[in-house]
Amino acid sequence: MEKRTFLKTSLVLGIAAAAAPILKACKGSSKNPSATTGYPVIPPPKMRRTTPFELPKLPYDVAALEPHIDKMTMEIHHGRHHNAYVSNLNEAVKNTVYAEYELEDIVTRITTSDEDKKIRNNAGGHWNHTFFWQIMAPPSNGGGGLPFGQLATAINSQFGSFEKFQEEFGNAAKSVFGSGWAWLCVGKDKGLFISTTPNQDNPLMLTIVKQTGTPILGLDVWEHAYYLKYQNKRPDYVTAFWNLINWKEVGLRYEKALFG
Ligand code: MN3
Repeated sequence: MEKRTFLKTSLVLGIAAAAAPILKACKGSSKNPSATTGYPVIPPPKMRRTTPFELPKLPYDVAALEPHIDKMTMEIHHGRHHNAYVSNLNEAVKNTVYAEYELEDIVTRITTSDEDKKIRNNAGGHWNHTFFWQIMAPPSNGGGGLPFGQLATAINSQFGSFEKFQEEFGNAAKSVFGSGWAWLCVGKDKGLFISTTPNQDNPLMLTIVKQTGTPILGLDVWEHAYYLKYQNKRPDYVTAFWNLINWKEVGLRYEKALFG
């Protein structure tokens, strides 16, 4: 094992070990609603946030995903849509229990209640888009091609082949009615699964989605993500996405999820 991988693995295992007693304590608590609903037990948030949420910079130039995703779509998608989720989220969490939560702590704990709705939509929007920018890369700088390493082995053994995985993921993305996302996730059994969520929900939302897991790949199929270039031809956008996937990043997220 490389030194870096070893350190990363040790760190992740260390965090898991530290969280174990908290999880155990929650399981025994009759006050925890999860004990009766069958939903996963959620440990208390550990992180406290002191600064407002901010729009992250794109990890590449706004035109770098051309011709698959055009510059204007990226400008509007990142600079206006994502930015709106961030500012709406900052507004929505004020004077709520989520006010000092880190983003992932909000996303995992958010509920289906009416009071949580604005936070659910905007925290989901902020998390999903931050993730989406990272799992893509310009074709000239690592985007596209094939998965490699442990992830490639897992995809082949679980879906039969990379082509079969592409077909299944593509069908999921095309099947989303209206706005939503398609995901490739690592489940509790450490196996891979493909799922979809409506609106800005995601597989981390423990009390909202049926099949929870750690997303390692995701595709935004809201019309704002593709309409300027592809109009109603969502399947063409889904096909173009394969030229942009940052398999190095997806593979790292896979390995982290395996050991987490
Ligand atoms: Mn979007």
